[in-house]
Formats: sequence, C-alpha cells, structure tokens
Amino acid sequence: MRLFAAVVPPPEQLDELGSVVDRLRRLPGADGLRWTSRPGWHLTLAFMGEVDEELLPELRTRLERAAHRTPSFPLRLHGGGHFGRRTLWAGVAGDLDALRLLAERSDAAARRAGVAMDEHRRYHGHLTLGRARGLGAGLGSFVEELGSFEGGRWSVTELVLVRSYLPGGGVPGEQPRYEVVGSWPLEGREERSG
Ligand code: 2AM
Repeated sequence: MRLFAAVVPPPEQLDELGSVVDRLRRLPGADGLRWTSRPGWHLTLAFMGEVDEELLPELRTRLERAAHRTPSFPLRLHGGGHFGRRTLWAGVAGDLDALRLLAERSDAAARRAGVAMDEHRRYHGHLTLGRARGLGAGLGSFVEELGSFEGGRWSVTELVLVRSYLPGGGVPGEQPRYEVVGSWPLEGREERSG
C-alpha cells in the first residue's frame, strides 16, 4: 500500500486557503494546472511509497512513539512558492523547527520499521495546490497572489498516516484518493511557543 505521514490543517484553516485558491483559479493560466482538491490537502511529513502490509503494525508502533515524544506546536499557512515549473504550493510559518523535527522523526520511524525510504533530503514543509499540465507553466502570478496570504494560527496536535490510492486512469484531472489509516496525538510534555 502507498503511504505517507502528514499533518492535516483544521477545517477553518482549509477554508481560508480555499478562498485564496478560488481566487487563484480565476487567474489567467489556471486551466494549465491540475488543482489538488481540498479533501486531500495536507502537509507531507514523510513519503513512504509502497509499503508491505506486513510492516504496518511496526510502522504504527514507531509513528505512535514519534508522536508521543513530540510536543504540539503552532503553525499557520503563509504565502506560497513553486518547485520548478510544475508544482505550486502554499507555504507554512510558525514553529518550522518543530515541523522539521516531526518530519525527521516520521522518516526515522518508517526506516526503523523496515520501510525503504528515499535518500534524506532537507525537509521543506509545503501544501501542494496544483501541478502544471504538459511541459509546465509560468507559476509566478499564482505565487504573487499567494504572497499576501496569512492563514490563522493553529496548534498541530496530531500525526496522521495516510494511504494514497492512485487514480485508475482514463479520467483527465482525476486526483488520488486519500484515506487516513492511523493518527496519534503529539504528546511531548511542553507546548512550544513561537
Ligand atoms: P507533493 O505534494 O510535493 O507532490 C502524496 O503523494 C504526498 O507525498 C504528496 O504531498 C507528495 O508531495 C508527497 N511526496 C513526496 N515524495 C513523493 C514521491 N516521490 N512521489 C509521490 N509523492 C511524494
């Protein structure tokens, strides 16, 4: 099964982002992007790819332990950017050190559970909003519009394990379907500020 660990912003923050994305989707060139759909919006912590079902119990145990050791922390959606000419994303601000720590612990949990993880790259928290069709597109106007976006602050209190079902094909623009298969509260003792 295809799995990743993630943080899911609360509905209020997704509403705020939704209003911005509604504006983005009215900009010229918006049809050149395949927009992600709101029910799937998340911040990936660690992408695991195909995971043998046999590893799942150990993976759950390890992720639970990672969450248990990590304090909750403040985060907000803020601005945006792009990776190359293809991926448009909303950015995050707040306790980014804590977010990175949770991402590293999720990655380590998966490795220890026996999941073959990709090589370690520096973690960059982002929420993917769209991917360019074809050869890619100018994403500057969208990033500019996102620049003034300041979402409300929330406290990240949960680590989520998500299963991704890739689209079967045939339907243009079809999105992967995501299913939460586990979630664990962040239980490190001190609430971080920032
Ligand atoms: P992205 O949003 O930047 O594309 C589910 O696919 C999630 O895992 C997405 O948020 C995706 O990030 C992330 N991810 C990270 N590495 C990936 C990879 N090699 N293949 C697919 N998704 C990946």
